[in-house]
Amino acid sequence: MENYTTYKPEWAPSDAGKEFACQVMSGIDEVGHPSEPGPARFVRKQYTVDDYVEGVLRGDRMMLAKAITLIESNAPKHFALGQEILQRLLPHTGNSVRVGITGVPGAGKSTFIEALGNYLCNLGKKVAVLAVDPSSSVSKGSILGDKTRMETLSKRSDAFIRPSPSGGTLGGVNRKSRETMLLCEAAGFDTILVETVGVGQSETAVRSMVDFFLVVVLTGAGDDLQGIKKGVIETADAILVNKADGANKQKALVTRSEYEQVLHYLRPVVEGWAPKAYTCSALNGEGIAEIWDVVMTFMDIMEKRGSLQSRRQQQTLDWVWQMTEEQLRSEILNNPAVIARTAEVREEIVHNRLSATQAAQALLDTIRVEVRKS
Ligand SMILES: Nc1nc2c(ncn2[C@@H]2O[C@H](COP(=O)(O)OP(=O)(O)OP(=O)(O)O)[C@@H](O)[C@H]2O)c(=O)[nH]1
Ligand SMILES: [Mg+2]
Repeated sequence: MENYTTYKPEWAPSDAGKEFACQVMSGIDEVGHPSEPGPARFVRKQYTVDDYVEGVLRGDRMMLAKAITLIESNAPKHFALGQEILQRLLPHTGNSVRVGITGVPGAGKSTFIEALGNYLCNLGKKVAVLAVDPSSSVSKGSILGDKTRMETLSKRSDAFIRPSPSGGTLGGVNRKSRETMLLCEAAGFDTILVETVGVGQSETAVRSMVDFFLVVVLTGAGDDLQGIKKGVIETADAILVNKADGANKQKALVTRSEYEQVLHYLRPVVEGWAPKAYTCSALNGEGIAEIWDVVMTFMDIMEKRGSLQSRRQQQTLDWVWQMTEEQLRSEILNNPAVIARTAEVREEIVHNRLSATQAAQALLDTIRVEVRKS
């Protein structure tokens, strides 16, 4: 068959034989647009905002993925379109349980998410798994790893796995993940699991976008709490000692009580909820149902107290403020007049001609003039 012959791409080594793995199969014929003369080329369907909104609302995974791609794009045109779609979908968001999962690399977060995700799908839930990992584009790329580690979950029609958006600042990744979460909710996913590695600042970002924050740890906590910052433990709604299986089970129980001790002395983040430590084996599934019961109990309490709504609203308001601050800061720092004045002020400081307070005042005067101009 003519169509199925292969050709060797230009970049293949010249001595590569027929068996070279990167031979490219000739694809379908290119389709030219009938109204446009000239060489034939592919015609890509242009979707309207309505197409996206309706697609997402019907739970069409392809349209959901496309909408997320727009949200993740840094191109101004896509950005505007993504925001318009998001705005239309906002009334359909919020109907999910949002759980953040953090822990040191190798703690078993992805394995746990796969086990929990499968458990929830079996209960008839629709599960979306997202990742916040601003370092993934430079480091080992946990994206690929997660796709293979969550192999059974990724094949299910009631689960949706979206690796972390590649590249960008934490602020950018943060925005993309929050908005992706909202799109998934609009598409009918009732459980959102957000994985993030428990080093750096991404766990703080995840903490502020979820209802329940779960910290996955390993046995043998010892004194140093395995490099997990104390601050992370303080914001946990539960601690889960993973890999409580085989010879490790006994040790896991000891670790659990060590964490219970630590938690006992911490002031609870959420009123009416005392975080506790649990054990599980993501590998054999023990303790998975129990930890989900804990999440459900938490959600019940929050809803009964009316604090779920208010907490989510506060999270959104904090987020709005944070984005505004970041933008403002960047606009100020990039303003040519401010840059010039900063250089002058630096000179004055170096020669002890201005006090720090006067220098700050001088910069503020320039900033105020610039703000009035804009
Ligand atoms: N014995 C045992 N091994 C486990 C368990 N959970 C995970 N593992 C193993 O621990 C290793 C790391 O698991 P992952 O799920 O990839 O860990 P992670 O926290 O997602 O790691 P990063 O994404 O790299 O931060 C894998 O080899 C898993 O098979 C468990 O419950 N028991
Ligand atoms: Mg992982």
